[in-house]
Amino acid sequence: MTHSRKMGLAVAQMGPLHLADSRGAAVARLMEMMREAKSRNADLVVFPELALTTFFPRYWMSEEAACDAYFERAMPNAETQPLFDLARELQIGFYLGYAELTPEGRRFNTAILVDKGARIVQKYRKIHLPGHSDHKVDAPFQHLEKKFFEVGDLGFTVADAMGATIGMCICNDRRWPESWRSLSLQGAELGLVGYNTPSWNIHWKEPVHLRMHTHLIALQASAYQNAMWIGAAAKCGAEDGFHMIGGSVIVAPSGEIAAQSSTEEDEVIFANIDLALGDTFREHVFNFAKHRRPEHYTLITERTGAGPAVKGPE
Ligand code: CDV
Repeated sequence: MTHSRKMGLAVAQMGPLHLADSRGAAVARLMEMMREAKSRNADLVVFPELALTTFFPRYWMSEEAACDAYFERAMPNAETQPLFDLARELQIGFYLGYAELTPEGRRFNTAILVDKGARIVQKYRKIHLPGHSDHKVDAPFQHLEKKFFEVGDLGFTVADAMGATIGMCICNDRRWPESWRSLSLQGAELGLVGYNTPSWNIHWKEPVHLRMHTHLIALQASAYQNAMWIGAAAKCGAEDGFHMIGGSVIVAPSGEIAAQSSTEEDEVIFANIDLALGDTFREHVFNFAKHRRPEHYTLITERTGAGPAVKGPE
């Protein structure tokens, strides 16, 4: 019989952040949701990917122009310091996504995990960058993550914080089983992800409803297959007319949705999660040490794209 290990988990979905909205306005909204999360007894609140600005990879511009308008040169900085101060005052941790410009001039799509003392305890730089780097003049909008960001160089790591082993990823990473498995192989009990998912696919005529379907199916399958809780925070609604899906969720290791947003606005969802539920799945169906067969998975790291069939014994 496993003893319950409870943690208050809040996910703070954001409605649109328009081009005209300032960092200060974004931070004020995050602070209001942090207060609400605390009032619901949260230990940790998850904010979206690129939570301080509009989803700027949809706009064609030079890298220099993007850096000037949308990247953070330090974290915390003057504009985000109030969020860190509030976290320390309220004793609540948070996940925050932002565009990072390093002192060497490197650009990453980054998320940080901040503990209850407002210390950054983990940093993750997005590895699976979707989209393109060329200007698609006929597309209704761009998805220029491959132009504005480098592939993350920090790998998938976990941190012990807020009483849990926590791993992070960002948006498109959630669609790749490798992301979550890399975290669960390090004992992650809770995975955090922020996202901006445009409702329209500029590459093929994807029915709009599939965007929500593939988002939820990826998170539910990943939580179950990796015996972990997942907290997923959207930035959503129509940013200057460009619509993105909501569907922020807290998913249990059973694959069931424990809480889900119902709007496309700023909205805090909450669950008093029991980390011990993951232990049950880890001890039985997904007892990795007992049941995994990595000697039969070598293709996963040897190949990037699909190749010819591997010959078995005659
Ligand atoms: N920000 C993202 O990574 N968005 C992608 C879109 C382009 C499909 C996503 O996986 O949601």
